[in-house]
Amino acid sequence: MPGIGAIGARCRHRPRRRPVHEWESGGEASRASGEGALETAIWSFQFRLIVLGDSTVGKSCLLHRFTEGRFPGPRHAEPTVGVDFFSRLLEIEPGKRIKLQLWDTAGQERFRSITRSYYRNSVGGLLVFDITNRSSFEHVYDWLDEGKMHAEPFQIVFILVGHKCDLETERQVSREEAEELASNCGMRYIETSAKDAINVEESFMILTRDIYELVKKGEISVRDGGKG
Ligand SMILES: Nc1nc2c(ncn2[C@@H]2O[C@H](COP(=O)(O)OP(=O)(O)OP(=O)(O)O)[C@@H](O)[C@H]2O)c(=O)[nH]1
Ligand SMILES: [Mg+2]
Repeated sequence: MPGIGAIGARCRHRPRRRPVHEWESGGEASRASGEGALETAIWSFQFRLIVLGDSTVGKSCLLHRFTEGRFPGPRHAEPTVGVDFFSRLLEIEPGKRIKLQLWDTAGQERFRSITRSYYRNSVGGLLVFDITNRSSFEHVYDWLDEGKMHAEPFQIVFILVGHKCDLETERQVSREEAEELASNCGMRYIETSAKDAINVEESFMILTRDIYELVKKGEISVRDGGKG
């Protein structure tokens, strides 16, 4: 990781549809130092994103696909213990790179006390359900409540992700009802497959661009030099 201050993203809670955010930042200007110079570094902002959802919906595979370009074989698909960390640079427009710090949380209830402590430091979240698993969709409201409660007094910008869209014949949640739920909760909706590499890049890109637009509009304020 380059020797550059990190950005933490925070959203101040306000009774309005769009959250107002407060941020720590590594500074607008790109900087390089030490080992970071090797990366000729390179990013304008650093966003912390959290990935949430029931166990087995495919959160870790989504992150492996996004950060390493591969789908882990069945032997490597182990439930996450607590929280895992990934990162990647994303170029959202020519010359504008965002460093993403990605927190992959365990969906299993027994790790909830650990995963809860990661909400407050996240500006964005991918709320993932499995389109072939109806109960994972029914738990979306619970995950949203969990996110809201533990991010207070800030808010997280969420995108709803219907995962495993390669399994169309096993679908238990229609695209229409997922879109309706997302719209009711002020989220975008996208369907992805880590297995077939469908919309994985796009899901992170859309969320990152939305957050970046909020930064540009001043709805997310940026703090300089935080370590995250
Ligand atoms: N068909 C299909 N299977 C997938 C896809 N993504 C993940 N899987 C499978 O879903 C299972 C669970 O994947 P994980 O990524 O470990 O699930 P998780 O949400 O991280 O689970 P926890 O860590 O317990 O919260 C594994 O058997 C994966 O191979 C996908 O896009 N398509
Ligand atoms: Mg996992």
